[in-house]
Amino acid sequence: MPVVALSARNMDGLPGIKAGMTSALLTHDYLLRVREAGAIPVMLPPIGELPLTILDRVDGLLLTGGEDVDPARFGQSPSLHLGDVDPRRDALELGLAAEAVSRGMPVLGICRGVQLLNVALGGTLVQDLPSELASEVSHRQQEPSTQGTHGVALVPGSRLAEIAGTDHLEVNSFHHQAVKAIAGPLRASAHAEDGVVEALEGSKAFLLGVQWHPECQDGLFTGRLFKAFVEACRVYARERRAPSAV
Ligand SMILES: [Mn+2]
Repeated sequence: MPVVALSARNMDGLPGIKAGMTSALLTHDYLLRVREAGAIPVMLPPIGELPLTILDRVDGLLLTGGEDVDPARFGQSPSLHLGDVDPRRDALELGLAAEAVSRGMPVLGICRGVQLLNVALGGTLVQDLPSELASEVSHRQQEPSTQGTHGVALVPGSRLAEIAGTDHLEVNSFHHQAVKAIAGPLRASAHAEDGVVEALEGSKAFLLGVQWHPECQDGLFTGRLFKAFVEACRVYARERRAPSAV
């Protein structure tokens, strides 16, 4: 059974935890979707860089949502509207994302995850949509996360469109940053009505990032996405572990 490593976040001052302590946290949505799709989820400790050889022990990487990526990581100075950043997560995830891609390991990015993936491969980000882009679309919804609030058009022929089996999805939206310059190895596979890039993908190994949170939505797409990712992890694990011909 494939093992999927998931990035986690740091949280200070959680109820029930001693004052001044930081906790490593991952919401169950991510863990349960991976498990339901047939893999074993394991959490990466968000405490800074790890030896890249940790990837020898897992079959896929899921980059989860969270803080803004530090703009210094893509050569920009911080906007006044930059949100929280976590240098420990950036250090861990940027290294692992680039390494996973170079190994051909399946990678799925969600929200911060698609942004992180883009930066890891040389792309840049819009640091704050409301102050940088005039738009009718609200990318920071107040509605519950189970509810789709804006449409995305999927690029025909993309892996994402193939997985979804449609060219349109209604998605939730909890981001104020977005992909700007797309990293060389990636291409856009979904856009919102205002032109914001809502998904990126690679052309070879399973390499896909979405700007929304499918793990919170119960539609057909969520099951298909996690199944496709876990299936790619299964194939990757099998091929990697097959005894090499001498
Ligand atoms: Mn959005």
